[in-house]
Order: sequence, then C-alpha cells, then structure tokens
Amino acid sequence: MAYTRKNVTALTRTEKRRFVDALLAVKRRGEYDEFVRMHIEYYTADGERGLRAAHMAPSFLPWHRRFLLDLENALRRVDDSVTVPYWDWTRDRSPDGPPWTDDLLGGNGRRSDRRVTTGPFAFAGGNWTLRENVTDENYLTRDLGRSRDPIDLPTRADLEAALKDPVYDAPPWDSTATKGFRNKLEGWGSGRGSVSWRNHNRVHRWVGGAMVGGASVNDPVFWLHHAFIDLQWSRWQERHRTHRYLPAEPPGRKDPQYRRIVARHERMPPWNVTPDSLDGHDRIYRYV
Ligand code: CU1
Ligand code: CU1
Repeated sequence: MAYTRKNVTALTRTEKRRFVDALLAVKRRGEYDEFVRMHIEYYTADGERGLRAAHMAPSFLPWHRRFLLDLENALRRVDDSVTVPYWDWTRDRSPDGPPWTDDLLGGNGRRSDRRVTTGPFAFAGGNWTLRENVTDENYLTRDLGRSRDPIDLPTRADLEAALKDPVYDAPPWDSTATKGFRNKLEGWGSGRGSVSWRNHNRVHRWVGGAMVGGASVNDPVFWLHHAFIDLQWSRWQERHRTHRYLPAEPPGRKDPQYRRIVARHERMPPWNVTPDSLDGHDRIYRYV
C-alpha cells in the first residue's frame, strides 16, 4: 500500500520525533554520509565533461526522486512509520517557523560562524558531525535569508511560472535552457548573482551555509526541500497530462549534448532505472 508524505506543518509531535530519530540512526550507521558522498559525486555542471544525471539536466527530477526514495527507504528500515515530509516554502517563509523549530531541524546559524546551535542537528549534541564537506567546517551551518546580502524565498508566482510551462524540458537541455518546466523549476536563470537563482536553486541559497553546493545533503532540510520539488513534478504532470519527460530520444552524435544527458528510456546512473520508470509514484507514495 502507498504511504503518504505530509506537509511538515501537519506532523504531530511524535511524527517529528520519529523522523528526527530515524535520521540520527541512519547517520550513526554511516549510511547518511554515503548519501552526501553520492550527491557530491553526481554534482556535475554544464562546464564539466561527461554525463550530467543529477543537475543542469533533464533528469534532475527523476534523479532526485530516486535519491529521496533511497533515503526514505533507509529511514523506513529504522522505523517503518517514517516518511520524508515536505517544506512548502511558498507558505512557510519565516526563519523562526517550521521546519526551523527545535523539535525538527533546529534554527538559524549563529552570527559569528553560522553554526547551528539549536535542535537535534546542533554540533554540540554530538549526533551530527559533517564528514563529507571536504574543506569546510565539520559542523552544520545556516544563514537563513542571507543576513549580509538578503534574498527572499521564491514566491507562489515564481513557482507558477514554472508549472504553467507545458513542455518538460527543451534544448540545449542544460542550465541555459530558457524554455521548459525542468530548468524553470531547477532555477538556473540569466543575469548575475541573486536574480539568476530561481525556485529550487534560490531555496538552497536562502538557507545558505551547508545547503550551498554539492554537499548540501549535509543539511537535512535538503530532503524536505526536494520532497516539495518532487511534488511540483507531480503537479505539473497532473496539469499537463499529455506531456511527459523529454528528451524522448538521446541526442545524436553531432549534438553538443550527445552522451551528456539521459533520455526517457536510457539508464540513469547510478541506478539501473530510466526516467520513464520514475514518471509517477502513486503506487509507492502520495502527497497529502
Ligand atoms: Cu541535488
Ligand atoms: Cu537541490
């Protein structure tokens, strides 16, 4: 039977505790850091060589859908009542509100060094030492809203601008694509600095600290953010029923994207799955 993913504001006190406890258990087992490592490994940009499966590419959505399922399965092996909640940042926009409460993800980083000092993931608690962030601190950092150079979270209208595009993705299938739902949602815009960060990307920037860059999985808000992104793919699919994942066929040899992106029926590494097989999730989970 399908399980449900809930809005984080709808979780009971017990559900919050069990979600946090399962995350801490997965971290203790060393599994959590494998997720961080894997995300770093697949954080391939346009400018690099090779296949882009996770970011700046059509498979951004199915890649993260499967990535979330893997984490969720790890959590459910600890406690099968647990599912990943989603954070609707079009509604819950305060650095003092959910999910930044002491019974869930804890709050903002402190002023001096951005270290998170409250909640279950505070360094002093001893349960959340970062091991996969290479050069930086081994404690979780946040800078909600970017105190020195403030930005706002994306709005409902920003999200709507992505959702109303009926085409899933469009050439050149990368971060410069100006058409297509995928890049409008992933959020690589034109211009310089903060104006160029839209939707998904802008939320990473708004949280700041560990949430910026390839090691962003180090902040557990990663999962709540990506569950909401995953929900947008479902909403888009419901709204544009005759449209599907693109490209349907791999780019040809002369195309600059040849062997750089995953087409609908191609294998999406590191898993033995295709984007098409992840198109729909109602038999596994539903959003409420
Ligand atoms: Cu990612
Ligand atoms: Cu992300």
